[in-house]
Amino acid sequence: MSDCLFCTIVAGGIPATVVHETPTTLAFRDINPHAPVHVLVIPKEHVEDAAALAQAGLANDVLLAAAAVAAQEGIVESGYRVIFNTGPDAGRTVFHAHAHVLGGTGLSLRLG
Ligand code: DGP
Repeated sequence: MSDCLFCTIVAGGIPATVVHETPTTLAFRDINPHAPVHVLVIPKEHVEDAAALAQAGLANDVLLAAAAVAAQEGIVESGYRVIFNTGPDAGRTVFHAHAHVLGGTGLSLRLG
């Protein structure tokens, strides 16, 4: 999609610090990190959200890439989060499916 920020990053039109790449995914550092490790993992193909990602058969690729990023960043033992923001209450701003991989510190939001 020509007007999609993350499609433009995939096409090389906007620079990004790429940390991992597969034939179907790209992982790069978030421009506004919320943790010492904050990487976005996206499908190269434009799909809107996590549900569309699953429908396109790409959720597995993104989750495996997120795990590879965590291993590469050395945060498997200490722990990390994989988050898909969906909708305005989650503060979502970019409408190309993406997983946030967050770690490298104690993460303050306790779920459960
Ligand atoms: P979300 O709120 O889930 O839509 O998160 C979108 C993330 O994308 C947000 O944490 C900031 C990041 N972001 C926005 N623009 C850019 C950019 O041009 N480059 C990079 N690397 N990250 C970006």
